[in-house]
Amino acid sequence: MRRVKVLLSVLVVGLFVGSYAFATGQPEGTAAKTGNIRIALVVKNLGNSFFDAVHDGGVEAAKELGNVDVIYQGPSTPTAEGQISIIDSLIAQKVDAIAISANDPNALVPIAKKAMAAGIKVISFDSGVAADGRELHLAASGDELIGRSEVQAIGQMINYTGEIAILSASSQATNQNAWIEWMKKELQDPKYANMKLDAVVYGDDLNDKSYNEAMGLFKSYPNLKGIISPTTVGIAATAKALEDAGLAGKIQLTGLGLPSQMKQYITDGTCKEMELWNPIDLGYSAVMIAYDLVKGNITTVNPGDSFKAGRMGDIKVGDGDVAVMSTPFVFDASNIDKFASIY
Ligand code: RAM
Repeated sequence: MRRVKVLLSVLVVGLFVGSYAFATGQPEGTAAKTGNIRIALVVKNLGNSFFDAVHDGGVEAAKELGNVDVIYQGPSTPTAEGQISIIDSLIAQKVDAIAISANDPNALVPIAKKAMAAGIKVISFDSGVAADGRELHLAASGDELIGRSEVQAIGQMINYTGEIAILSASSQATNQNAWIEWMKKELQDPKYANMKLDAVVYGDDLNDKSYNEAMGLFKSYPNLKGIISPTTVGIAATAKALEDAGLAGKIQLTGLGLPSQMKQYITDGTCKEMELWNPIDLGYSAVMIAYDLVKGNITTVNPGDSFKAGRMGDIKVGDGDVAVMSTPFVFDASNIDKFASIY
């Protein structure tokens, strides 16, 4: 009986597909081209609330534009290999545009080139693909500003004296690595002469690994005074580790955090101050820019060009075809409640 049912449903689906192809008069495979514009957001990994908020922003843009579908994909762990196989299948599906937050700037170039050769518009956002593998990179904020301001914040918190460490995302992440380079440059200023960077460790944007790396830092560096974690996953895991180890307040913490995840730690003083930009705006802007490229509103991207990004206004392209969305916002006990309910 069950077999009959299965056979019947196969037949019904077959009839439906057949009539659909007939009704549109399109050969199979190109039918989707007459439908909505399909823009894929390929994120570092799924299960990261930062990217869920990016997705929300992308969907908001799609609704506003009216004829856009957003496809949200990412590997389960933040690896370039996982992203490569996702992009390969998006090429086979003939999507119109792919916006990537890269787990590795160079490893994704060949597959991104393959997508562009197939007529797909490719941009990176948040964490860049190297220039050869995308038409434009949308940075949330300037790398120098982020890197330097993180060191300035921890410097103030520890009175410019003592050992610090950095707990990052994955070791090949374009964005965190660029910020860390600027942190190291900022640390060369004589005002940090009494501070020492002990280590940079990688929690891979996974909760458990980040938590364990934080615990490892406490053990390896008993004189540690401060931690910078420039990743929303890392900073939340470090805050929890500090509290579990009874080190909250003894080791200062700053970095880039999601207000919704960090509210309790900002309120109880484990992390006095952190920064971030609006991830909803980032996803919204990425989809708006991808749409402009698909529509041919801008055909070749050059410094000085501007994209019309809906409620975000004009987003201007700068050197290296990098567009910067905004400046980071500082969160502390005075404003965390307001933002924690948004993202
Ligand atoms: C994590 C990711 C993301 C980064 C934020 C700050 O969610 O690593 O790429 O921009 O942190």
